[in-house]
Amino acid sequence: MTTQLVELETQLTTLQQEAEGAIAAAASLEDLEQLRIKYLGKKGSLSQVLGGMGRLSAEERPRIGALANEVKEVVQTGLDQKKAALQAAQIEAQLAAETLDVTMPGTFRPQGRNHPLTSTIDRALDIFVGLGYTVAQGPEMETDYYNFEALNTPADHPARDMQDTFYLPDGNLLRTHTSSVQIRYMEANEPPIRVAAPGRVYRRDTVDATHSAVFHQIEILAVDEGLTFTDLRGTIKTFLEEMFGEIEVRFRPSFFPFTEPSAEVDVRWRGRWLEVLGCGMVDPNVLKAVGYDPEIYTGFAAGFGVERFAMVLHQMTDIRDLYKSDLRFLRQF
Ligand code: 2NL
Repeated sequence: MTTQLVELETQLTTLQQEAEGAIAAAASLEDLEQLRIKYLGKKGSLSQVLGGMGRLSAEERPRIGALANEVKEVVQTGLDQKKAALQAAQIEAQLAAETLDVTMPGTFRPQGRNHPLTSTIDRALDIFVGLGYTVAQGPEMETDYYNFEALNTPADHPARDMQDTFYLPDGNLLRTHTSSVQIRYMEANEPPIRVAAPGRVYRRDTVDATHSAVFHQIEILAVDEGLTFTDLRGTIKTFLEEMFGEIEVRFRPSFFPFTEPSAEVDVRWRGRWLEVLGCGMVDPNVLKAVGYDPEIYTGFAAGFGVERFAMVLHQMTDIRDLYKSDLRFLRQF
């Protein structure tokens, strides 16, 4: 046995021991890759040791070759095992870092709800939609024409006094009812029509427990061939019974410039007659104003204040409570 052979054997054994130690100490996949290059790479330690094989005899060479393969295999297996261990540890660490504590208390968000005016509007519109009505909206600032003229209320009409409102410098005004929405709807659509118009309206009014200069209204309008006061009465009765439950309803003669005949409607509520809405058969002049032929079509209409309905339904005593946004009040509904 030559010294050359012994030397190479020692080198290979040392290489293996050193590599095993380094692999065991490797802390990351990057470290491990560096070790692979260092020991098994093209210019790595193993290649260098094998470079010395040229000086061996033909009988010695296979011995070193076999040993070198063994060393290579041991180091490669060591690298593979360590790689798998490091990868597993990395996943473990990631899982631990990303753990969700489902028992942690959440952020408290108070449950909101609709304002009683909104829920009253929603309830009323649901009923009319159920009766085949379409909901329509329009501008709060109106021209004199859409708010008054088209509704058979010319400038010198005494009914204007009851519907005094806020005027803008250009002659426009804040609408006193949502009838203006229905005029616009009729201009844009041909009969038969069924329309419900909810919205904010304005009046020159002294504010007290039952009056507000800004309030909400819902109006309904039906125009068709052959509609009569009976259709109006049935529609109103159905609506009020859905709103209040089984209830006594009373129609009294009244006057509106845009309906003829006109009526005011009361319900018997907790032993008293309460006025809840106004209605009537659409005045032929209103039909003419939107280009409908009153010889062919008739119509009925009704209007009511949302605040009044909400106050009756929830036994409220002061309309101003509806505008204060005081949660101690609003939470009750
Ligand atoms: C009330 C009750 C009412 C109408 C509104 C109306 C609308 C058109 C044509 C005819 Cl487009 N009428 N709306 C009818 C009767 C009563 O409201 O107390 N108003 C002051």
